[in-house]
Amino acid sequence: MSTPTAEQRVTYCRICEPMCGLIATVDDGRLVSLRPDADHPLSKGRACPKGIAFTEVQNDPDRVLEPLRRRADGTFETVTWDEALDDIAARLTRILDRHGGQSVGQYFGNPAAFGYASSLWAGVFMTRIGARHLYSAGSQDINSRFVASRLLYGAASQLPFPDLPRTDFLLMIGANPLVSHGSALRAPRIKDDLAAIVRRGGRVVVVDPRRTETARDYEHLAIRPDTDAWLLLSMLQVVFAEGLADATALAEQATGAETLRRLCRDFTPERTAERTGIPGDIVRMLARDFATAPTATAYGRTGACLGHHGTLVSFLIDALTLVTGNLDRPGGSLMSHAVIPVEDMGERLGSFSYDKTRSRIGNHPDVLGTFPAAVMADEITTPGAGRLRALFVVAGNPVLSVPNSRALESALGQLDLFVSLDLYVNETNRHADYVLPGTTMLERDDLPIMFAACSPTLFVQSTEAVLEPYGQARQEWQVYAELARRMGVSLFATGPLERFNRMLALLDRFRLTRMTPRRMMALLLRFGPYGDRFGLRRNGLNLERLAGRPHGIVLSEHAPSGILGRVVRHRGGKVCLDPPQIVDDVARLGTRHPDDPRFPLRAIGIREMRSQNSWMHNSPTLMKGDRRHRTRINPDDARAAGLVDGGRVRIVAAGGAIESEVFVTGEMRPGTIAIPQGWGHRGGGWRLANSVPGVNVNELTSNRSEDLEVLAGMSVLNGVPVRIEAVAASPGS
Ligand SMILES: Nc1nc2c(c(=O)[nH]1)N[C@H]1C(S)=C(S)[C@@H](COP(=O)(O)OP(=O)(O)OC[C@H]3O[C@@H](n4cnc5c(=O)[nH]c(N)nc54)[C@H](O)[C@@H]3O)O[C@H]1N2
Ligand SMILES: Nc1nc2c(c(=O)[nH]1)N[C@H]1C(S)=C(S)[C@@H](COP(=O)(O)OP(=O)(O)OC[C@H]3O[C@@H](n4cnc5c(=O)[nH]c(N)nc54)[C@H](O)[C@@H]3O)O[C@H]1N2
Ligand code: SF4
Ligand SMILES: [Mo]
Repeated sequence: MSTPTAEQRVTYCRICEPMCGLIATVDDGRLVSLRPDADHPLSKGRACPKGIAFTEVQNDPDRVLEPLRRRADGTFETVTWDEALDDIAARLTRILDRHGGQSVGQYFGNPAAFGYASSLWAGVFMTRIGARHLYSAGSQDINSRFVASRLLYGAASQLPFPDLPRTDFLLMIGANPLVSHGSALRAPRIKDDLAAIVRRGGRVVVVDPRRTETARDYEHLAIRPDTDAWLLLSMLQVVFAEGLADATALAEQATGAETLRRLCRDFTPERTAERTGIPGDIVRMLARDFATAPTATAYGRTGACLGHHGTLVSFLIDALTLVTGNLDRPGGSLMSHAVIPVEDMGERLGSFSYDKTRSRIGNHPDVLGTFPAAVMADEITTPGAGRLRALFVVAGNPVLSVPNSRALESALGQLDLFVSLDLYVNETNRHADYVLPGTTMLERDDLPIMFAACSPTLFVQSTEAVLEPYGQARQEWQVYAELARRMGVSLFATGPLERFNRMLALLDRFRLTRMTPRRMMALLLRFGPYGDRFGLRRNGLNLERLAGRPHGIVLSEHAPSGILGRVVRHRGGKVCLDPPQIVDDVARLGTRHPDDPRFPLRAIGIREMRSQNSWMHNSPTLMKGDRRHRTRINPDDARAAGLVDGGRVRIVAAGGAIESEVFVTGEMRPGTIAIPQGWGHRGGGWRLANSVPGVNVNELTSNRSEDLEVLAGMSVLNGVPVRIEAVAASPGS
């Protein structure tokens, strides 16, 4: 209950990508509650249950609020920051002296992407010490999309997104935004946006093996998992063969169209029907309707990214949009456009690289300087030069989130140094030497980066910290700055960022300057496309102006179109439709799907409204109502296996087996089962999460190099070959 002393503070949520506006009620330095911000121009008084329940994360008695050091018996003791940082710095220095940067690494979890400061400083620190083992949640999420963009546009950070408010036809492949709230797409009221498309006479077609919450409300094509490449090639085949391609768009925007036409020539809808499970005439009609709609846009997310051909599928989604004349056009797909040009800086500095180096294990190309997290386990256990010996995990829980998590969990014990920055002792960092308490989103200032550039309405908002850090929690960037200082490493003395530092000093001659993440962002904002250019542009943006408009500023109702020539980094500013990597991957189609009669079904993932990957299962509100881990199975498949609703099923894959509760539902396409990810808790800290029954789906998935998607090294987490067996009820139960 709020008291007369309570204050209302405007902020925004950073649990997932819509970044909905929130109002925090704060009393005496403690968070009392969170509610939706009615004055937020985009979310307009809407927030989801997770955003509201974040109060319980913020105030969670199980949160880590002091640095923890693991004792020999595996339990933790609290230590001071100085003790922790001195010891970590000394041990890291020794490892660097003896084995070099090639033995040091970092895993960057999903929440780390929601905070400019930690990602910038952790990245700079790792670069300065020459750390080679960089991993992230991206290889389980979106790296295939980045690689597709790199091949198409020469810019991995360029993620075209659907112009929801103006489109006549949205083709959605492997996304469930009514639950996920949209990804690589910022649309806090996406439910309204989709409804509006149909209301104004347009169409929304959802391609998904499951009749999802989104599919239920719109047109649904129940595709076989991991076959989207065939579907898209067929759509393109029809478009080319029936003369529906936009010749002007192809001439003005692209190179390589002839090769693409040749590539899809043999993939007629009739020939791919068996593979995809979608009849040829339906695909033919879909292709025609998409190509002849006044405007149309194809969009895909994790369901498109996490199969054997995730890069190819992402590539074909944009190719279809371009070939039909819908790329970079109102109502089609818009090119991402940042207000604070962090990605642009990354592209210029070369940090959005692809295939610049290769992983020691598996010879996988780097994506944005990172390697597939799937190989982490083998990188730790395989002797030789370049062995991974010191690992930092920031805001991540790879023991639940990366494939073959058992292998990773047992490998962690072989590290010489393992440091985690987190809010909890989770399944991963219970094995760490140190767990350092990070700040929550409410305990730090922020400016939206990364996916904020994928917003149909051009919008910017900044927030101050609404709370002082609880306990001893510290901002991650300060931890890296402190380690650097102790190790005598200068973060900005040399290298490309030195230029920034010099510029800062120049602009701020009268004060002794120290580069901080905030100052760097302030600079980028001011020099960015909407910045004040230090007074040269009247009404331009700077941090003070943003602070004066706490609910955010709509810069333009619609994101720009017609900018392709400026954002494509290939020579001539044209999109490349025939990269050799894609030609090769089309040739590989079919060879990576050995139909193994022992594993006749396909497992896919499922996201739930009241979960956020693995880390919100300790909130009593979100866990209300007997929530538990269940596997969705079609009635025919259940009957064939002798399974009943509420019974137990054993799911067997080539690399492992798990047991789960059966949920029989006609929403599953026959032959496909859906298993939620992020369960199976046995962390050191979160007591409620540990108490709920559940299993870790990543005990079924493979981390073998030969099983990863080829072009981006993506984990294959959808379309996993499995079989299901009834588990006999134990006597007496
Ligand atoms: N089989 C299968 N596996 C999957 C997926 C799938 O669909 N199927 N999905 C994948 C996807 S899309 C993703 S993004 C990954 C996620 O993979 P990860 O990022 O490895 O895991 P999370 O569950 O998001 O865990 C995030 C951790 O960050 C901590 N945390 C939260 N906020 C903060 C903060 O502000 N600061 C700090 N320091 N820590 C914080 C949480 O306590 C938690 O421990 O999982 C992937 N794994
Ligand atoms: N409530 C909630 N929201 C979240 C998260 C969460 O855990 N909970 N996680 C956040 C994160 S980290 C991310 S990355 C985003 C993801 O955002 P989305 O990608 O929109 O999330 P999903 O619900 O996993 O949607 C993927 C869909 O792809 C389908 N699918 C699976 N395999 C295939 C296939 O082979 N082909 C096709 N066409 N479809 C397939 C699945 O059935 C599923 O409906 O969501 C974010 N939002
Ligand atoms: S959808 Fe929910 S969790 Fe995501 S930003 Fe909005 S309130 Fe936060
Ligand atoms: Mo994700």
